[in-house]
Parts: sequence; structure tokens; C-alpha cells
Amino acid sequence: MILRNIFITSMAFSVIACSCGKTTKKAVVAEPYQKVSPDFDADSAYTYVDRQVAFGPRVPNTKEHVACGDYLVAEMKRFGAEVQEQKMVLTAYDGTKLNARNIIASYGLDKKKRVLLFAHWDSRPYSDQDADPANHKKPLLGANDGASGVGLLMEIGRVLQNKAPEIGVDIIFFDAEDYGMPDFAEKSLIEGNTWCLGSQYWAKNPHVPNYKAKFGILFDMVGAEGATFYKEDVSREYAADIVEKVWGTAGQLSYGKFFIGKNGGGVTDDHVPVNEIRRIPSIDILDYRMEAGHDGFFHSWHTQKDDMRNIGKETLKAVGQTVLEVIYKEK
Ligand code: AHN
Ligand code: ZN
Repeated sequence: MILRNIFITSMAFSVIACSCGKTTKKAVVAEPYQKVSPDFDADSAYTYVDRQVAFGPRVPNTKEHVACGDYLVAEMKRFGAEVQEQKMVLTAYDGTKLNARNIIASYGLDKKKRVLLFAHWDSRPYSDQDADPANHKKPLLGANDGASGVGLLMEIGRVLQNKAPEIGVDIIFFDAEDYGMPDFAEKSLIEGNTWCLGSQYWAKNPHVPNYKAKFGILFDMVGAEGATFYKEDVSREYAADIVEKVWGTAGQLSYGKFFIGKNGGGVTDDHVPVNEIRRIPSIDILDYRMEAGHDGFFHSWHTQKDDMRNIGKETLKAVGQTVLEVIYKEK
């Protein structure tokens, strides 16, 4: 049905003067917003989230982590990207050496103007926010925390293969974001931020010397039902115009229920090193629940409950279609 896709953004009555001297009222209906991007298939994105979760927790130094990494590389190649793997050994807060890799999938390498899209693909080794302390040292499935952003970007890759936008796009799946110091640990053996280890490494050692992009967008916890995205502090500090561009586009596509026009708090996330070290203005699209406990994140954050049951296709669609629209509008 065509009507379903048409929404009236505003309706005004203008007063028109006729030649007879009388005035009549005529309804002026604003043109509905016409999207320029191809459709984002939320069923497809959902399947890519599910496939990652089916490997089990993707914790560095496990065979599930290796298997899922191989799967992601193969899939992005299948979707026509030029794929590079950045392998590295990182040191965690407790001194553990992590065999990690960042996966970089590029489209339109001949294009100078580029946009960077990123998410983390590892899952947390600890469920330290779980209500049951017996679960605190168990790894989690990370359906939302990790897999949702990656699954969404895999679908973006599939779309990019079918129709090239005007700009080049680099998709990076960062490793070792979620190995940060748990609440039960007393001190860190490393300096600085114990989270975002893969993105910190890449920001200092980009896959291309002096790599630059016009802007970057991080997708973190973008799959849970009823997600709400607020304008995050670090994003506003470094990339206020990109925040407005994305939130504005979401509004045009009538996804205002997800993209709330209010400021949220600040988070330590992969966009921090990309902004501070690589100096690419980057924002974080992150589900933040103003009403909930758990530091404001969704209820299953860093618990055993972060599984497919929380994943909603409506949320994936809202975020995925919004970012596609941003990309295909970009010149
Ligand atoms: C911290 O938990 C420190 N920052 C939120 C970033 C994050 C963790 N995203 C996923 N897991
Ligand atoms: Zn996490």
C-alpha cells in the first residue's frame, strides 16, 4: 500500500487572495520526505546477529572468537568488500595477552571522500552486572552488546555491494572493546582506558597510514526492543554536526521514537580513541535507558540475559535505514 509510506510532515492553511477580492482557504500539504537510499532489510540483519551469537561468547583467546572472526571476514568478502585483518596482541587490565584482530572492510577504495562505520565484535568475558553473583565471571552471548552493531553493518555491506553510494565507506569491526576492568577487580595493571583496546590500537596504527574519513559512526547496542538513542556527550563535543545530521535524518524517516532529541550522558566507547587519537569526528549511536538501573544501559547489559530474545527487528530497521540514508545522501 502506497499510503502507508506517506506521512504528512506538516499541514498549513494559506490564505489565498482571489481576483474577485474575496479570500479562500486552501490546504497546503507538505511533500512527504522521499528517501534516496535502498531498503535496509532488518530480517537479514537479524540473521547476521543470530549467526554470531550461535558461535557462543566471542571472547578473545577462545576458539569461538577465532571461528566468528573467520566468519565475519568471509562474509564481508562475499559482500564485495576489500577486507583487511589487523592482527595484534593486546594487554588486558589483568595482564592477559589477548590475541585480537580488527576486521576492516572497505568499499569504493578509489574514492577520496570516505565515511567510517564501526562496531565491536568481541563479547564480554564477564557478566559482572548480573543479578546473580555466581554469574559474574561467566562470559556472555552479547546479542545486543556487540553482535547487533556488527550484524547491522553486515547488512549495510550487502546493500553497498548492490548499489555504490557517491562516497567510499570503511566498515571496521573492532576487537577487545569489552575486556574492560570488571567491578570485582581491584586494580588495573595497564595505564589508562582498559576498554576499547582494539580501537585504541587502530587509532594509533591505522590500516592505511594517515587514514582519514569525513566522519565516523559507532553502533553499540543497537538491536534491543524499545531502544532509545540519546545525543551522547563525547559525540556532541567532537561531532555535533554529525549528531544533528543523523538525528535529523532519523526524524525525516519518522524514527523519532528511537532517536530521542535530548542529550544523554557520556560513555567510554570505541568512538573516544577515534575522536581523540585519530581525530575523525565520530558519534556513538548507543541504547541508553533514562529510566533503568544498570548505569542507564538496557536491563540485560553485561548479564547472562543478553541473548536473542531481546533483539527486535524494528530497532535494527530504524538504525539501519537511518544510516543508509545518511550515506546515500552524502556527496
Ligand atoms: C563502559 O561500560 C565503560 N562503557 C560502555 C561501552 C560499552 C561496553 N559498550 C559495550 N560494552
Ligand atoms: Zn559491553
